[in-house]
Amino acid sequence: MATTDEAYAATTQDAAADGCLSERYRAVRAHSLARAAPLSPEDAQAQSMPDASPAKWHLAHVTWFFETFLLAPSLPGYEAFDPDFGFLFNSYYEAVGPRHPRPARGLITRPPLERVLAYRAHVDAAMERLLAGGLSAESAFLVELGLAHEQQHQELILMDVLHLFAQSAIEPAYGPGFEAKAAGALEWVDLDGGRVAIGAAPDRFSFDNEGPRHETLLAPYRLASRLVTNREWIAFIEDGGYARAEFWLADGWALVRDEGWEAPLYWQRGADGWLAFGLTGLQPVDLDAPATHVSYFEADAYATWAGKRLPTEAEWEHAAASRPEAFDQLYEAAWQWTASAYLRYPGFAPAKGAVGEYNGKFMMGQMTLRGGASITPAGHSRATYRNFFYPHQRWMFSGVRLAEDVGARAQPEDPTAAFRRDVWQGLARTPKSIPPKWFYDAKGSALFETITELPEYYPTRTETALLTRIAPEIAARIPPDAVLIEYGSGASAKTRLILDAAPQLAAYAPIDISVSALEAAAAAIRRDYPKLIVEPLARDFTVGGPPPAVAAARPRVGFFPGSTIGNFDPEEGVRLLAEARALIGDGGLFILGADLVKETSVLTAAYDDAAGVTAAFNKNLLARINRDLGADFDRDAFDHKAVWNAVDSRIEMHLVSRVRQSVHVAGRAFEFAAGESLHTENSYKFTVEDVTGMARRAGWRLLERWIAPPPAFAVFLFAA
Ligand code: SAH
Ligand code: AVI
Repeated sequence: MATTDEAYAATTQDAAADGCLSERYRAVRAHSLARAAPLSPEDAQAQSMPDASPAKWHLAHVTWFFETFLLAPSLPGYEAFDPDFGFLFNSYYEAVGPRHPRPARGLITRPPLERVLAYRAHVDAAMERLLAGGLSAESAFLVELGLAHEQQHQELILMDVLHLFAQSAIEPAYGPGFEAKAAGALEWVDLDGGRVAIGAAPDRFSFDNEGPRHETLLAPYRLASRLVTNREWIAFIEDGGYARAEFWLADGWALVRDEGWEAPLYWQRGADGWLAFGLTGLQPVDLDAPATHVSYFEADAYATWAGKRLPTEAEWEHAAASRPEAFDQLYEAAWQWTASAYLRYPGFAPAKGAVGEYNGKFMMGQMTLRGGASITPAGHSRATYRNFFYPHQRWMFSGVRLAEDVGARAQPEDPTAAFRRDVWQGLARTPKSIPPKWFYDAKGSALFETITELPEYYPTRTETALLTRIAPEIAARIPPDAVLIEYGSGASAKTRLILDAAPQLAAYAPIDISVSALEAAAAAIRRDYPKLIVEPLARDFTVGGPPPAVAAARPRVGFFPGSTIGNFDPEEGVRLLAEARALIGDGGLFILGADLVKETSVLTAAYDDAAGVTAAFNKNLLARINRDLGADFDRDAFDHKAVWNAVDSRIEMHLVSRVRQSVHVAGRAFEFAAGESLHTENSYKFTVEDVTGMARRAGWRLLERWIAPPPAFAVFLFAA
């Protein structure tokens, strides 16, 4: 608040205006008991670490606050419930007197929980009397402060219980209702910045640390519309996020090594991926939920890894106050670390009296978090609210919203930079791997076309025969004036089967990462289908992007043949299908070709042909890295290997180093042991149920499916 007096006046007005301070008092007090209700007296007694307190202590301390700051000074004739409680339940108020040491709060076995509850009832009865009489402005402010204080402890009760339960081998669950929900797609919200005002104005209750309101200068910036998800956090982990010093602040790196951090607090590796301990017990990590329980150091390292940064608290507040509708998860998911140290605002004055110790004396060495969390009581936080923790702490519900400078991302990422990043990251991790999308330079695309003609490579031949047979059935479903949007169109050969059967198609938008293949195919289609509007999109379809311009106001049909879906992990595949679902929109159709599981010998031959074309295709990746990134791979020092991985139902392609060697890529050296493999591609082989299950998860409904005779291959038609 700007001045304490102004805030007192404003508070009385609020209370008078809504006339329900005593009702709110009752509601807030009852909510603390509701949060403690699932706990046994033993749960409420234990203290799992010095930073955490027993639930019993929280229930008593918030009560002591009302007794000490309101009842003792302002309710005539008030009798303290128990003279020892001042010592036991004072938290940190030096002006009030000495107190029981914080790390030993779990040893306060007397009074028992029962007596703490009686203490609450005693204080509540006295507070009713105080609230019934006319309150001075100062007392009204202190009631507001006491309620806001109690809400902070309601959040602490759950943080501390979670930490306590996480120590137990039997993984007790507190209960449901506090899970952070997933948000929509990530968008970057542009803010102009300039001279902006931040901080709480004195016209309503706020903590003293939120004011005074003052001006500050912001350069133009962007803020993410949602928080970093667990899925994204796993990508950071898998890229060696916790093992690579280059992302970390020095103090953070020291801590990662000392403490052996490999993931957020409460995460553990399970047989099928990451598990996280939460208020509902040990659960598989919800990939689309926000990542939580990360320290400032982890938040900062993640941002560095992602090529972004954390927002300052002024950036966060200005965005939340001026554009609240543009953001998800501002207050109800996780507290968001900012890059700002928790310091006094210019002109800051602590509240008068002992409560002046509330916030001000902690303004050193901590970082500010903004927003609110899934366990924050509703209505407690606001745009000006400043939460604060030490940079190493992570038992609170803390997450990450990224920011970036305007100008940093004016263009989509330059393909060479993306290639370099993927190759560097891929060679730095164990086992080494590079995404297969980088196969497709001009030479790679041409080699793929040669593969499609090999006697061993059955998928193209089989799918083409099937499509030839069923194209009329598919075409019958395609509405007039529709646009065909193809994913990974390559030479656009199969496209012709659809175009020939469905002359009502008005436009064709092929999407491919291979510029040479795309341009040649688009030119050939334009030549052979002169009435068709052709809009090629040279981009990585995993990165998303706006719909093709020709798709505006046209019915949309997606086409994803070749079993290219099999070059992605099932999770990535679902994500891709979900993004396609969003792009195709309601009422659209999707044609998907997928290769089916079959005899191993057929599969391995298809990926290790006698003529060695697939080996050349695989090794061409090394030639491309040498050319585009200035590397020194010796192609003859690697062997092509194709193996069937039955557990994951996929053909894997590898390049296996024949010898121990060092390779240099764009100025960085990477070591290969003799026999060490670089994993270059997965080609998943599916059952019909695999594919329909993935599509269903992505929001598609099966209309029809067709299966070619062995070597089996399936084509699916889905509706949005
Ligand atoms: N659809 C054709 C080509 C399949 S080859 C067929 O069925 O025969 C796979 C194609 O997908 C290649 O042209 C490749 O360049 C493209 N591709 C692979 N990954 C891609 C990505 N992430 N974004 C865009 N195109 C991609
Ligand atoms: C494009 N994709 C579906 C092919 C496949 O079968 O996985 C790429 C390929 N890799 C080796 N041969 C063909």
